[in-house]
Amino acid sequence: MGSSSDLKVMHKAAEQLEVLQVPFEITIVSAHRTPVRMADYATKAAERNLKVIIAGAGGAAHLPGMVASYTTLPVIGVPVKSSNSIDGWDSVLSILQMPAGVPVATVALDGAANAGILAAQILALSDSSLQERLIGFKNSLSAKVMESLKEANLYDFRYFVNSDFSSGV
Ligand code: RP5
Repeated sequence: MGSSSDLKVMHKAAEQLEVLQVPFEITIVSAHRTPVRMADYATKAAERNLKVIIAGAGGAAHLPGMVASYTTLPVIGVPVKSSNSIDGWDSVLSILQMPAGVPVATVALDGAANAGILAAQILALSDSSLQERLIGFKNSLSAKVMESLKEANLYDFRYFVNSDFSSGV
C-alpha cells in the first residue's frame, strides 16, 4: 500500500487471506514518495517467488499501475478513499483506466476484501486444497443468505417467496 493510512482499508485483504490460509506479506511502497523502492519491490517480486500483488492507494493512486509496469505478475488494484481523495472517483479512475498492455484488475472503492479473495482465486488455479477452501468460503456466503432469509420478517408481505421457489403468486 502507498501509506500506513491505507491500512484501515487494506487490512481487509489480509483478513481474507488469513481466513483462506494464504501466506502473504504487507509493506508500504509509495509510487510518489519512494519511487525507487517501488521499482525495486516490483522488479524483484517475481524472483522472490511472489505470485500476485495487491496494491492499494488513494488520491492520485499511481501505485498499482506503476507496479504493474515493472512486473508480469498479476496486479490487483484497490482504490482507497483516502484523506486526499476528492470523493474516491479520483482513486478509482487512477487505477482503473490503465492503457492497453498494462492491466490492473481493479476492485471496488475500498474493496480490499475482494482483492484478497481474487488473489486467492488466482493462486487456487495451481493449488487444489486452496480451491477446496474457496468452495467452502463460497458455500458459507450462500449459507449466510439462506440464514438471513429465515431470520428476515418477510412473511407478512403478499409476495413472500419460499426459499425453494415452490409457491405460486
Ligand atoms: C496515497 O495518498 C496513499 O496511498 C494514501 O492513500 C494517500 C494519503 O497518504 P497519507 O498522506 O495519509 O500518507 O499516496
